[in-house]
Amino acid sequence: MSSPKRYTITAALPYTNGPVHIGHLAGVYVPADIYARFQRLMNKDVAFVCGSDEHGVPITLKAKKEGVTPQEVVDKYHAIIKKSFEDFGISFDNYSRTSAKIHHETASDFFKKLYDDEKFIEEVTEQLYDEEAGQFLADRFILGTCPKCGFEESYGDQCENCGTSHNATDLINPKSVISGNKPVLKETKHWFLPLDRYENWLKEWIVKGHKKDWKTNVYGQCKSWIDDGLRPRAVTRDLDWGIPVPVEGAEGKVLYVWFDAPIGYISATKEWAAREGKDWEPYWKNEDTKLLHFIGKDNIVFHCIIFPSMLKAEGSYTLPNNVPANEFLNLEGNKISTSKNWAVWLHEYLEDFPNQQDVLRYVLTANAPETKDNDFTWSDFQARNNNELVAIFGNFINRVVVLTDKYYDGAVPEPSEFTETDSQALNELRAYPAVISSSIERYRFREAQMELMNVARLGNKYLADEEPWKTIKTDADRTQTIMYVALQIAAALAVLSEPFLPFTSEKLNNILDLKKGDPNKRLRWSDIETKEALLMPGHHIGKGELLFSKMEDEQIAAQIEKLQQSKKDNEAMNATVTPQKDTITFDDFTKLDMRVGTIIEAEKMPKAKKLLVLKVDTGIDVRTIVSGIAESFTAEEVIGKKVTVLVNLAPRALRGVDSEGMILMTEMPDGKLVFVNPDDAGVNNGATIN
Ligand code: B3M
Ligand code: ZN
Repeated sequence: MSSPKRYTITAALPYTNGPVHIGHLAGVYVPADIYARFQRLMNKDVAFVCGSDEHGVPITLKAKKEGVTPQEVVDKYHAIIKKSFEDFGISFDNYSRTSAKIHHETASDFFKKLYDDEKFIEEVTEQLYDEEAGQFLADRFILGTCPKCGFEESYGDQCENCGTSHNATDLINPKSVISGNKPVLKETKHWFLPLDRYENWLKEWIVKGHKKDWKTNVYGQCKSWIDDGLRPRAVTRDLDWGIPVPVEGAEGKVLYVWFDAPIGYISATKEWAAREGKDWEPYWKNEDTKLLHFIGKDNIVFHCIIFPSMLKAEGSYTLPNNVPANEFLNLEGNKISTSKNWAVWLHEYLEDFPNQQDVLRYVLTANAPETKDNDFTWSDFQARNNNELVAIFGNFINRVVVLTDKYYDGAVPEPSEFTETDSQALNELRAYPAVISSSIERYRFREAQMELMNVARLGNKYLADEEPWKTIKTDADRTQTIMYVALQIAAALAVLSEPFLPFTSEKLNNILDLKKGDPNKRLRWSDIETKEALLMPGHHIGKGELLFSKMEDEQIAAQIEKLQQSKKDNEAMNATVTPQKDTITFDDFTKLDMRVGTIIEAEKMPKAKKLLVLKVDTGIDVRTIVSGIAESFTAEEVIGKKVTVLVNLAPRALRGVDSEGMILMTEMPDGKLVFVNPDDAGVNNGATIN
């Protein structure tokens, strides 16, 4: 597409089964927002839409767990999520929700159209059914082994490990999430989208049409699914939460959440257009519209294979021009997990770091998982804030503002003759908009933001080299020129930072008093390239304020502590108690001969990871016991330990060494073994335990 007329930018609709965390922000919403803000700065016609995904099994499961209705769940989290996005400056033109009337209508009509045009296969097939729960099992109601990669906890519709999408009946060893039971097969009627009929077309569109500008991870996944062959996919479900299937003979059935959710992008656009008095259709149906889906990598199949096939089947829509999916963000070395509370929740972040949205946006972009999974650590967060935002960006602006105030009472000075260095700095500055644009247009937001920081670096270096605080004593003209140049760089930063750091950009616009009067007179991206001066001599800048402040060690330690605590809570919660074994008689018990003993020698069993060979003084004798504790203790550590020994266990040979007894151990939640030891040092070896 040469130059698109309008941009329809969508960001994945978050499930309303919990709040949003930094992984969501880094993978989807910040990059989408940078892109949308940038295109608006380019004067483009943008519809940036999103909304809550309120159907599907994740919601039903959460409601069951909390003992409330699904509606209560979605109302609660829709409000929290919507607020988080607003708080972080994600500049959606519309944040809708799939429970909205307009969405129910749009999704129903879409289904109806495909139904009337005979684009579905209607078929009675055997589906997984939980007899105890009296319910069909699909999607996240079922876990089993992925037929493609062998991952044992794959969902019914998609494997989170390899990303493959499949039918629930493909799972090996399926298990009901509701009862834990093995499901049975039961007949039920559903409507299937015959993806196989779109295979050739998809091949043309994606593989042959080789989407060169698509990211390699996205293109590669699509190609491999198409190469593996596509099969019909059910787009309806036997569930009571969702959009009712709008045809006869479908009572008690709803649309599959992945059928209705992407249509949510269309509904959100319609809702927005109605509010703005615009026509929604060009945003979805005109060839000169650029349609982009920002998503996480687990959603690729739905946005590149299934949704495009739906749009194609419908017939009147355009197709996505790009699907810039990101990989995942980990947290302190571990996968972010809602259920394990291993996450930084956006609403909690703002409680701990009020008004520090841009710092998080900055760090998440600097570490964006664009080509591979990446790690967020609190120490990196601190370092990037202190060494980059404070020391480079903030420091430059602060120096410019303080010196302008001090030397010229806040007025931009008149420059005199430019030196070679001045011209070079100004020329370099003029080149940045194109450099940053080019990175953004290619969805390389880390690179783009790095270039933004290079503008601040340019300013810092210029000041450090030219030293206006020295020239002021000797050369008034020279100082005016230096400060004039530095002020131009500061003004450029106010504009260029807007997509990345919108709150900072706003502040900087105020500090430099760039926003007074007519908003149309605000500086634009292209002004940096074309205008002689961004700040004219005589222009009065506003009040200075600090853009960034140092993060102290204690603040960071508190966050790490918070994570440690959630790890502990989680372990405690998961410490499962093994059910009691069958009852034994007192006589059975007295058969066990347990004694207090002391380990007097210990050495590692060669070539065995887990085994230590111990000499134990049991009070009766000194005997050899082979014990599987080497992953929890070193040999040196256990020498001298008082332990409990089962002494009349029949001897057995382990790796050729006769073991004559067993040392009693217990296990910590993390798997580390602990001795069951007679703590009282006064007990003699050989004392019986009963
Ligand atoms: N709600 C899935 C997710 O959060 C989903 C995205 C829908 S986009 C149409 O992973
Ligand atoms: Zn898999």
